[in-house]
Amino acid sequence: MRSTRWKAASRAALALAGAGALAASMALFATAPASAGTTLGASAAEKGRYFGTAVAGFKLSDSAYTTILNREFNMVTAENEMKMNATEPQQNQFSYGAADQIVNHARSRGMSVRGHTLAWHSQQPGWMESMSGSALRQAMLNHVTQVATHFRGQVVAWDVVNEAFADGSSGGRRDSNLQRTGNDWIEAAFRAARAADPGAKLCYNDYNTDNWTHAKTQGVYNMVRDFKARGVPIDCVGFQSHFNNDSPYVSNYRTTLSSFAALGVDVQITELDIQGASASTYRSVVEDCLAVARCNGITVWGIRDSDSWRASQTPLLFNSNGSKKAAYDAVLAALNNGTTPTDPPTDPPTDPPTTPPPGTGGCTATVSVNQWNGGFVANVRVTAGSSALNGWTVSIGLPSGATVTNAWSANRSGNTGTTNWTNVAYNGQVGAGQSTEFGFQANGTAGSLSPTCSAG
Ligand code: 9MR
Repeated sequence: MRSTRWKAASRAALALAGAGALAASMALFATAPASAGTTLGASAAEKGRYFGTAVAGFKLSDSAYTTILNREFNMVTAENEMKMNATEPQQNQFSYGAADQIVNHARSRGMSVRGHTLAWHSQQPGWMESMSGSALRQAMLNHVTQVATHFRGQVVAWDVVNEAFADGSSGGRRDSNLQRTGNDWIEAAFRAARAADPGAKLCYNDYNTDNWTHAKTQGVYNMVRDFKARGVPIDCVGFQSHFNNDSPYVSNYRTTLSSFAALGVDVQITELDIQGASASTYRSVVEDCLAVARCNGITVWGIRDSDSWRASQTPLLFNSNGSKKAAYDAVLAALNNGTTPTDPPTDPPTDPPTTPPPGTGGCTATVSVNQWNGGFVANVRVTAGSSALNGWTVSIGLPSGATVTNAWSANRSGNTGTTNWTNVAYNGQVGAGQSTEFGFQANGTAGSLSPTCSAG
C-alpha cells in the first residue's frame, strides 16, 4: 500500500502539533477546519498539503532570497540543478554538487524536496543529444538509476519523465531522441526509478495539460490510465500550470485534477506561475487543489518576479524587492479557507462547542515497508473501528539499529526502540471504518513491524 497522504508537510505540520485539539474542535463549525497559518507552508500543512518553490542554487547566497524561502516554503524543487545536463555532464561522470547544496539547504531546515527531472528531451548533456537507439535507451536508464540512487531517501517525489507529449491536436507523444528509442521508454524509466528509490513518489510532469478538453491532457490521461491498468509504477502526475495569455487558467482545471486523481494517482501543481499574477486566478488554483483530496501540494516556479524564467510577465507571489503581492494574500487566504486578512471578524458561534467523545470502537494500524540497503520508508495506515476516531495513537517497536530520521503526517515521540505516533491537526478525525495514513523514514532494517493503535 503506497501512501495517499503527501509526505511533505513535515516541518510545519509537526510544529502545529499542539494546535491539534483546537483544530479538531474548530472543525465542528465548518465543513473544513478553519486555519490561521501566517505562511504559505504552514497554512498548506494545516490542509495536509505542501507549498513549494523552485530554487536556483546560485541564489542561496542572497539573504533576501533565502529569508523568504526559509520563512514561506516547505517544499523545494531544484530549478535546473537535477536535470540531465547538470547531473551527468559527461557520460557516466556524475556531478551532484549544485543539487546537493539545494537538497541540504532544504532538508536541514525541514523542507522536503521534489526531484526534477530524470528523463526529458530537453536540457540533455551534449553526449546524450547525439545518441540514439538502444545505446541511448541504456544511457537513459543508467542515468535514471544512478541519479535516483544518489538522492534515495532525500527526495519525496521525482518528475521521472518530463514533457513527453506533443502540443497541438494530436494527443500523442512528442518526437524526441528518447521517443525514437521506442514507445515504452516512459514506462522503462518509471520501472528503473522505482527500483532505485522505492520510497519516492514517481510522477509524470507536463505543461499545457491543465485544460480538460485539450488533446494533450487527454493523451496524458490515457497514458496514466494505461499505466495503472498494467501495473507500471506511477504514483502521481505533475501539472506545471504555467498560465499566460496564450494558455490561460480555465475553470475546468478542477475537473482535470479530479479526473486524474480518480485514476488512483496523486496530483500536484508543480511549476505554477500566472502572467500578471491575478489574485483571483491564484485563489482559484489554490481552491481547485484544496477541492481535490489527492492534490498534495502546490509549487510556484520561483519566489520573486525577478527570479522568474518569465520575469517580464511578473507572474509570481513576491515583487522583485521581496514584498508580498496581492496574489500572495489571496493564496494565503485561500489556504486559510477563504478568509482574508481584511475581512471583519466573524461572530463566534453561540452554541458552545461539543467535543465528540473518543471512539469506542478502537482502531487498527497496518504498515507497509520499502526497505533498501541501510534504510527504509514505512507507510502506516490507521483505520477506525466501529466508531469514528477523535484522535489516535500508534505505537511501533523498532528493532535495534533502526533510527527514525524523518516523518510526515504524525507527531512522534522516540526515534529508536518504542516509538509513539499521534495524529496531527488534520488527520485525527477518522470516520468509522475509514482510514488515514502517516509515514516515516529510518536508517537500519525494519524487520517485521507490528504497530498497535489506540483511540483518543
Ligand atoms: O526555469 C528554468 C530555466 O531557468 C531554464 O533555463 C529552462 C531551460 O529549459 O528551464 C526552466 O524550467 C522549466 C522546467 O524545467 C520544465 N518546465 C518548464 C520550465 C520553464 O521553462
